[in-house]
Amino acid sequence: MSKPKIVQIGSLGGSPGADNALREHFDVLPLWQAADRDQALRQAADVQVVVTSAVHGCTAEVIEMLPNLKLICNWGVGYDTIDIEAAAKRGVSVTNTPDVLNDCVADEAWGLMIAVARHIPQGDQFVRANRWENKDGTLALGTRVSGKRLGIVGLGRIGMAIAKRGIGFDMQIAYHNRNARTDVPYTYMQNLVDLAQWSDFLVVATVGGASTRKLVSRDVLKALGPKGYIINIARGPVIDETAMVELLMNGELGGAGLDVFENEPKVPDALKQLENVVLMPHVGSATTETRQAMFEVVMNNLQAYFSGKALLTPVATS
Ligand code: 8YV
Repeated sequence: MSKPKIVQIGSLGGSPGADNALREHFDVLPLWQAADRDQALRQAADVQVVVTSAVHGCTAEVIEMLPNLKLICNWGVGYDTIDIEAAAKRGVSVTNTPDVLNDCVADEAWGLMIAVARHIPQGDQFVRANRWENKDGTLALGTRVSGKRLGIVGLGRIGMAIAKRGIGFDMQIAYHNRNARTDVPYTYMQNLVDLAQWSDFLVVATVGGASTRKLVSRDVLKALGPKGYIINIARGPVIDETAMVELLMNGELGGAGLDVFENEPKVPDALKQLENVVLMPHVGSATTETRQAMFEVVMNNLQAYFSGKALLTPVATS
């Protein structure tokens, strides 16, 4: 029996063996390797399924060029880079990889928080450069994390995993969502500026896309203030990056732990110069275990689709 044809927008290289595993089961058109993308898409007019990732997305143009498209499978939980409106208009389903990455993304948020507050990158450098051994100065004192106030922007699945860890650190926890949750013991703050003012650490864990663009505005960052830390494991555009850089530079914001950026992989040079900032290259889900689990969710959705079963993790497209 011939393998079902799929279009793959970009490599899933961050999940070892994933590209080959897809090829084992499907007749894959690797769009990122096509010399002429448009021509490749025209030749894929019969294809019903696209596989993509949060980084590679899926534009309205790709959706339009595939008249038989029925499903977009996203290797990632966030689907802000997929044109959901265009998919909905055409009746194309979208799946993502929720839940399996909650713990690792929350772990990374914690790593960033502790790294920036306790100067872990600087301490590592201090030891490697033999400054400790040579009694060449001391590491600047850090800021206590345990027992502090933790504000969470977006108390969804990942936000909840972050909050759970905060309990272990004896933190007071409050959050901002569009609406208050009735199933959590944490304090709801309808006004994000109020939450920032209250917080020692403000962790951004909300969805990306138009609805949250620059939600963490200059005013929010100013309210967090010179002793406050902003942590972002969500999407870069959720924060007003220009304002954040300015405030970090002039001491009006205490520090930042950032996994995502407005124009990633481009990171503002000014951020790279700052001591009170820890930077990571969008790797919240990047552990062997989680990337494998994410790939399994993609495969399970593909197998469900091609055997006429219900999709496992469909995203609401309307
Ligand atoms: C990416 C992510 O999927 O799940 C998400 O929303 O941002 C990540 O897990 C991964 O970096 C590959 O694009």
